[in-house]
Amino acid sequence: MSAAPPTGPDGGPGVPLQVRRSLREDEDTPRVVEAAIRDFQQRCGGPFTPLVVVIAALNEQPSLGPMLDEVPHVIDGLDVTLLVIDDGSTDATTRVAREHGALVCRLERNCGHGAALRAGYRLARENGARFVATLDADGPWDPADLPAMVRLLAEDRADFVIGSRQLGRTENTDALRNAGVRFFSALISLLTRTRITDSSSGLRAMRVEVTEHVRQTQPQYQTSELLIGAIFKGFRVAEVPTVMRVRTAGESKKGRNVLYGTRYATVILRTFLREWPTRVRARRP
Ligand SMILES: Nc1nc2c(ncn2[C@@H]2O[C@H](COP(=O)(O)OP(=O)(O)OP(=O)(O)O)[C@@H](O)[C@H]2O)c(=O)[nH]1
Ligand SMILES: [Mg+2]
Repeated sequence: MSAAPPTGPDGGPGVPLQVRRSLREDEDTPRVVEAAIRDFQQRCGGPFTPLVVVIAALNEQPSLGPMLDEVPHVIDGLDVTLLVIDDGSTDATTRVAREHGALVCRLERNCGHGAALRAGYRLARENGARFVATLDADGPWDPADLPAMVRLLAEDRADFVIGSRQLGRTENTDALRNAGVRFFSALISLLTRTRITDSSSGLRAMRVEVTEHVRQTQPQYQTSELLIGAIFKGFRVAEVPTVMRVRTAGESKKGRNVLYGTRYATVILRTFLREWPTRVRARRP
């Protein structure tokens, strides 16, 4: 199936996208992020609700609207702020996000999934949120799972909660991808001595402090860096079952499985080597 041609912010012709898949942030990224954050704070700054759902989106015009519509306005008694970080999209992602009730912080060019999420975490902290949840913009994660996850945080039974397709199920039939999910989760479990079944899930809910205390540098393959760092900083990690759906529109940005896997493994090992010497031994109370 050939990819649909890109469309611009107003639905007209757009420019083809160059997705950054490097393991190192571009020199220019901090400037792009600062400019976007400044612009956002001038336009929309002010206290957020206690729970912010952060969604990094890169050319997700077809899937983003339906996905945003699925997120409840109130989760476990907490009002929800929807915050989309448009990661330099060349289509109408920003317009669609606003039309579906989200606040939008727009990076002027693609900086990577990790960099975009970090901009969202920072805005959540600076605007007083208590909890941050993440979802992917192409709609694989069911927001109906968020209440159970947020409840674990609100009842102080966990600091970081992952929606696990391994405890639930996945509709993805790519055997290599599914084996990778199991393999990397087992590797992280071994390295951190903490049982993890889904290290690459994009469905997460956490205390905002987790995003502040865990060192994060990865522009793209960010899930394992945040997870390993959170465990070694003593945050309590929990998992709940979820059903992962497959992308039904738009294009995958992650690259082929083998390349993806190699880079993902590199991030796990580098993060482990960096964080292990500074690990705290006791879990937070
Ligand atoms: N890969 C990638 N995703 C980004 C980037 N910026 C934002 N995103 C969003 O991050 C999410 C994950 O990217 P996907 O391309 O869906 O990756 P994936 O889920 O592993 O692959 P699929 O099987 O195609 O769903 C999507 O919602 C993207 O829109 C980026 O620079 N690269
Ligand atoms: Mg996806």
